[in-house]
Amino acid sequence: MNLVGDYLQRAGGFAAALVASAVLSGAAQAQQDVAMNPGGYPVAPTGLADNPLPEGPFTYRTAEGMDIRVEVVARGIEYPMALTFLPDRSMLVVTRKGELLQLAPGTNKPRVVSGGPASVFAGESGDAGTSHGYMDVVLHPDFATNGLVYIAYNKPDGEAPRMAVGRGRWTGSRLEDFADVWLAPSGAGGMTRLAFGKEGTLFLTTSGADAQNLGTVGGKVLRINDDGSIPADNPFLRNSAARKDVYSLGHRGALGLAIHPLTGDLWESENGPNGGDEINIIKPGHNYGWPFVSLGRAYPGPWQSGGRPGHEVFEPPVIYWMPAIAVSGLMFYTGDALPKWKGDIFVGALRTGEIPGTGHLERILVNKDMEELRRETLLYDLHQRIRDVKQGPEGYIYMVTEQKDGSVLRIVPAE
Ligand SMILES: [Ca+2]
Repeated sequence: MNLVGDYLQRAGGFAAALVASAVLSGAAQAQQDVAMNPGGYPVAPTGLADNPLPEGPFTYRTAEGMDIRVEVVARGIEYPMALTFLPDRSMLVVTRKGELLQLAPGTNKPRVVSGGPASVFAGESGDAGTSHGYMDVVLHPDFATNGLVYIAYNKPDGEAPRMAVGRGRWTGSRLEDFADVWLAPSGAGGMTRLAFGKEGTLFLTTSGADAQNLGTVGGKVLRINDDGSIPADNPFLRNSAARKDVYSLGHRGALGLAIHPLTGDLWESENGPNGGDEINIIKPGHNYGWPFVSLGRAYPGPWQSGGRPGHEVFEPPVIYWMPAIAVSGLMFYTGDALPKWKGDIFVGALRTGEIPGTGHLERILVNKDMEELRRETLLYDLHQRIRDVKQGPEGYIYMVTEQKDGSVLRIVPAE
């Protein structure tokens, strides 16, 4: 028996066969040279990018034995970022271009709502120096009586963006009296998501490279009252070096924020670089570790944590991804329309494994201790950047796809 045959017999398996075939052919090949951007991260391959969304609807079998149908509710919306529902069951959508749209139930053509703030829209999502106009929209918990709609956006500061949160009163057809309740310092543009806590305070996320500095705004979860004032029990009030709105620190690029419907805890999704995307349960005053620790790799390849991909003394994530899926909107499903998914966690994904055109939806099943049991990839073959996911009033699951030819999709039971 020759050496290669002996090796194959002992090791067996596909990997061994691959090694052996390379040895036999004498064609062992060095790794390919990968084109790099000036910032030191690989140029993204475009072979799957720009797949147009077919007309639909699309029917799928799913893992829990529940067949679903995905419907295209509306299309031709440029770069939608977030959605929410009004009590009349119409939908509000905000876009990267800085538009507030309303989509009436049963219709597929949204109308532009006036009264929102001016914003800065520039560049392509994910590129350095890009700015999103509007990023999130939520209703005040007492919307039925006060009509207040909150928008997270990048406010013009000269030409530069500056993270801001403001609110206006819904008249039934437009916003009036829009005014900021929170404004980042000059020079601090970025990505912001919003969620009202059970006690009525407003949480917001901020992106930025200064996640470990309590005195600056970036890389934090912040907490304010509905009028922008500081809650009396915020965790760093007695730290003279800290901003008084800081609630937690050590975050990188949080694109999802939601309150768990049973526990009332604040959950957050955030992006690692090439891997290390996280879902965290946010506790007041805790440090989530970025940029010191991460379960992922830096874009050029090395582990982010210098060879030790752990979380050491920092608060670890409850769910993580390696490689990255560019985890985005975050939702807990509580409806009856899709009964086998009740209690499950859903996240949007913008792209998988650093390959454009691979966005999708993920479903995660956890046990009563919030420990992961199963994870299912959904809608991958649609090739859409799923930026937000929300439960609709009928218990269907709605999504917006952040594309030039963006859309509103929904999941309903298959007949
Ligand atoms: Ca972390």
